[in-house]
Amino acid sequence: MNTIHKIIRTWALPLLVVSGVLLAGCQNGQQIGSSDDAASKVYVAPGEHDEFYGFFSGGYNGQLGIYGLPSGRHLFTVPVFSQAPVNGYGYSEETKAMLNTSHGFVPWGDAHHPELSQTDGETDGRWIFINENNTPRVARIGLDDFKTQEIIEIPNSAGNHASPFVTPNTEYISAATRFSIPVSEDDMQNMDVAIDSYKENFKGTLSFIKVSDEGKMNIDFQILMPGFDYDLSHAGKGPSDGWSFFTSYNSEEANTLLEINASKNDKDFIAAVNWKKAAEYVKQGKGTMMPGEHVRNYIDHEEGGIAKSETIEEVRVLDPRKLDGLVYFLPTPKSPHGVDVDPTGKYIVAGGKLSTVIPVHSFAKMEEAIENEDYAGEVMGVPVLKYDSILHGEVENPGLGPLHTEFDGKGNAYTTAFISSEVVKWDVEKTEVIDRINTYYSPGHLMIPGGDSQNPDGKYLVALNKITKDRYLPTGPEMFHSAQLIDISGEKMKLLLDFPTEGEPHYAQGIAAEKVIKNQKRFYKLEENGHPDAISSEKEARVERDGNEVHIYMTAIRSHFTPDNIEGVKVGDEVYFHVTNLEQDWDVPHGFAIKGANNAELLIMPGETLTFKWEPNKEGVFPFYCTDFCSALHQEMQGYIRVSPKGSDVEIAYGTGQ
Ligand SMILES: [Cu+2]
Repeated sequence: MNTIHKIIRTWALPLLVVSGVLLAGCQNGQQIGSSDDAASKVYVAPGEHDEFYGFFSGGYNGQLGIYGLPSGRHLFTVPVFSQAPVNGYGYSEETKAMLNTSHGFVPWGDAHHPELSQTDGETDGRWIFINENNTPRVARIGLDDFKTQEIIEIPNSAGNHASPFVTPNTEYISAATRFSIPVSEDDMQNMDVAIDSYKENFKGTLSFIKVSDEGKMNIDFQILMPGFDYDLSHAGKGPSDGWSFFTSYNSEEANTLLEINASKNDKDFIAAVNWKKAAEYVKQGKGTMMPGEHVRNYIDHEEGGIAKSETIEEVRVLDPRKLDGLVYFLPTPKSPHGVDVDPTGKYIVAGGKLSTVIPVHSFAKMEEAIENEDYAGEVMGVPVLKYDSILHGEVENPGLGPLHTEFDGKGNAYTTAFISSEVVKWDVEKTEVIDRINTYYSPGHLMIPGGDSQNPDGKYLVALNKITKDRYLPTGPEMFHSAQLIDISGEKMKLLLDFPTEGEPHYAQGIAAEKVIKNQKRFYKLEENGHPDAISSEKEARVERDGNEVHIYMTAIRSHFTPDNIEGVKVGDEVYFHVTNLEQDWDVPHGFAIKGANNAELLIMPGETLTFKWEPNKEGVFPFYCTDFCSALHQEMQGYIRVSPKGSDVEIAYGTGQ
């Protein structure tokens, strides 16, 4: 390639993006989002690495997308709540159990909010958590091997949306029900009742998941709440450490046509939960153990890498009518969506979808009002504070449909406005708008690396836009969502880059790459492989029949399987291929696929063992092969398995190279 071509390839694309921005960016006579040096700011040269990891929820694909920032490069997708044929997650015998729930095997999930673990209020690069909205669950993903290590189900919940936001030392993760459900107050049993008995029978729950030093999750307690919709949450920090805040809408307790019936009240509530007090109550044995069947699935590579499931039958429920000082309601206009605590921990910001201002509550004023019992009333044992007593200020003219706020650590807040398609920058102390920038189009969440921690990295902001329309080459009716990278290092925001994202990213998290790189696992050590069906050399490769089960202990190494010729399998057998990848080097996976199998491939990492279950339903000779182009002789990495009719007398026989 000549130099001119190289220059064009290197620069033309980003420049086109930027000139597109210049053309599109002149609405209302306002020059927005243009920056002459945008291309150089997002350009990461071949062989260079991005400065930040970006973790984007996959939304309705149920996965977690990993992107490099500022380049917007899509680096990886971690399968979490949905089966992934790409590597066999949720298909292989080892990983199937990760998708077990109290409803049985659930192969799909709706992932909304990734949240990095924190130590001392800062992201620490150990784990990332993500919630599942539809069948309420929370997952933990290790940032050493980028695999889902644990998934816990949330009982007495429906629409696990306000989740999984961590406390400053990852003591707890929040999980609140978006849809209130009919539960009996006496025993939390789901009730078969008329839907229009909502006001009488439906309740909400706020759950707190305790996280151990090793990351293991268990539900420590649930708080029984009025039958509102609990939407989002964030934990306090600094002076407000020990508290978590949950937005609610539908304080009208409507059960039909919510767009009208849940939009009547001028103010709904933020629920402020004193989780330290709740934890004390739990220690004292307060609250009631109630039925709350839920499943916890976990996988540990050091313990063989086979997912295990356990069912937990009960959960501790705390009732604010019986336990003082647990929860307070902060009146907040109007149908609030996001709730965000600024890095100082002094201010609580709500995004009221239907509000004309952004209300900013003062934690100090809240504490004072509680101290003085300055209440306007109570709902189901929860004292309601007075709006004027707790208000720090209202941000005027914040754009239409304010949803979510993040912070840059320099005293500024950034709020997305969904309807007017913009990000608005404002001063937290003065509650005054400083700057605004259009986004394309209709941003939901936004993300600043560390922007919901005590120590944001206020260099870039990513707007996660819900509508893509004309931003990219059309791909029919369905398009990937569009993220936009905005430079927030100066006083004025500057649009740098558009990049497409898989699924429907709701929230995202960002972290300096060096915090994650240092813990990276490059392969699994063979000598530490604790899988009961692992073999450590080709000599151990074998085929064993046990009734109608056939177990094939197989190895894969560049560029052959052992054994690669197998006979003696019969129609009606259950065949288990236990494939160990003998490689001990970075980035040498082997794949395994067999003709006609009705699950997916396996993608086996170096040093790992995975199991493929196959039930041949017709006789013949079936080829299998490695799916991952692993060497120059990858195409030779193949084999045959012979399937004979039921009752045939073909004996088990196998080998490689005979
Ligand atoms: Cu291979």
